Amino acid sequence: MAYSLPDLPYDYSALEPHIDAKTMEIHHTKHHQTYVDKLNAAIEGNDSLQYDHVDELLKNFDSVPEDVKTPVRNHGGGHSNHTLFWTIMGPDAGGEPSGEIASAIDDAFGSFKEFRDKFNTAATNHFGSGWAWLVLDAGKADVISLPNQDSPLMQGKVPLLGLDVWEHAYYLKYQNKRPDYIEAWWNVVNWDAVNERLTAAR
Ligand code: MN3
Repeated sequence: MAYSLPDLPYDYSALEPHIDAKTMEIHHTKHHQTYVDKLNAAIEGNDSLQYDHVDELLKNFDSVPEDVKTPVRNHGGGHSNHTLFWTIMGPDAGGEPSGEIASAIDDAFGSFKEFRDKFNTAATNHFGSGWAWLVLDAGKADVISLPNQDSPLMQGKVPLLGLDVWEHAYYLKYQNKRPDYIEAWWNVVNWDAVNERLTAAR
């Protein structure tokens, strides 16, 4: 079964002015599509690597054969990460979380502000391409950053919220000003979706 590009749950312009429509369109139809295509090419004909959801493939990354580990890491990670990314953003979103995720953040970091500061630092200081993540690690919330398209699932962690800090995610609108992109992105975080991910993980 070949993987396919998921539809966005909103229009390309829905996250304006924080994330511009052109960036969203290129990011979805070009970058994400390329990860899907290259993943499919890498695992074509290999029955042991066909899962219903790419996340299952990444959870079993240790058993992926050496000759396809690199493309699965890069393009499987890319497909999984972007599939998550589109859903944890939305219009009429942002602000502070409520519900279970708010409690998990308070328990782990002390307050939402302390969490946000830690996440911002991880996202801002990550050198080169990669992602900042809020993950569930052995049942507890944590902030990490990972290079390229590496997925927390490859480390046995559950990704709850992720921020793409590759330049393709922000360069058209923000150029070299990654901190401005990060600040704007908080306005489109869909905490309902993050709560759903936490509930599913538990
Ligand atoms: Mn990207």
